[in-house]
Amino acid sequence: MPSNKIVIVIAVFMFLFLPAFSILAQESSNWHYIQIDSTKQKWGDWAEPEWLRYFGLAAGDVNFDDVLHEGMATGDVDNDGDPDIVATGMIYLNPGSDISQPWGVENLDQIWNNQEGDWSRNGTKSFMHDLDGDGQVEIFMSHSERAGYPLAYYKRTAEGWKKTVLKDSIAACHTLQAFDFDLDGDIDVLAGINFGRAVNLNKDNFDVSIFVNSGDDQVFKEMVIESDGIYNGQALDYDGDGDMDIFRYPQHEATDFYLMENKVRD
Ligand SMILES: [Ca+2]
Ligand SMILES: [Ca+2]
Ligand SMILES: [Ca+2]
Ligand SMILES: [Ca+2]
Repeated sequence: MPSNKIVIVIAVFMFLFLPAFSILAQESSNWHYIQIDSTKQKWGDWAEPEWLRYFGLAAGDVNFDDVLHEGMATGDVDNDGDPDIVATGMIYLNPGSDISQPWGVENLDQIWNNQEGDWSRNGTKSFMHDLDGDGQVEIFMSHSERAGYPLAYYKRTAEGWKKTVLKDSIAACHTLQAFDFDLDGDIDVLAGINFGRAVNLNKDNFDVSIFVNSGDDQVFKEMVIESDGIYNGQALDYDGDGDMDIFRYPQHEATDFYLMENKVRD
């Protein structure tokens, strides 16, 4: 029947040509790059394209709960409703509806961005989560590549950034996430050492720990849950039972991947 033929012709047309249209729709010319800061080349390597700077590997969506982070995180730092950026301890405040306007800049803490030396300088892990539930994210920081740096979080106050240290020194802390791992209503912190990097630093401790919040967001008790390292661990409720499990691989050259199942909910 003619009408069926028309339907078939349209279907064949769509099958053949729509993929081409959708490829066209993804052309790189549809992306417009906005350079937020052009002064940080000392922070790492760079390469083509020219705008690419190596001071953070992954941003995320507005909730920031489901992405890996390398020195970079996104969240509403100033509680004005738009997402801001932290990169190696520098804060970039979103100007609002026109993001091509200048971004505000604050230095969270210069210990994270004043280092010298080889590629490992200013290597950090950052994570944002609203620890105290006031609607404004706190910023968690660790050094992902060197020893002698703390595990800490920062709260933005009218007087400046208030720093709380969870542990004075943690080497090559290449996993840093904050969730309520024990489901008691407060936010705990997952922090773990990259086995491969710690060996290079002549360390023999490769602990993966949950820093369990005592309830006041000030005292966190370290609970070691694994002693063979973790690299870019990612907490997520993998089995859907309501508690956060952890995806783990022990070091940057690992070929074995693991899921650590949280048994708080069984
Ligand atoms: Ca904001
Ligand atoms: Ca908060
Ligand atoms: Ca908790
Ligand atoms: Ca689970």
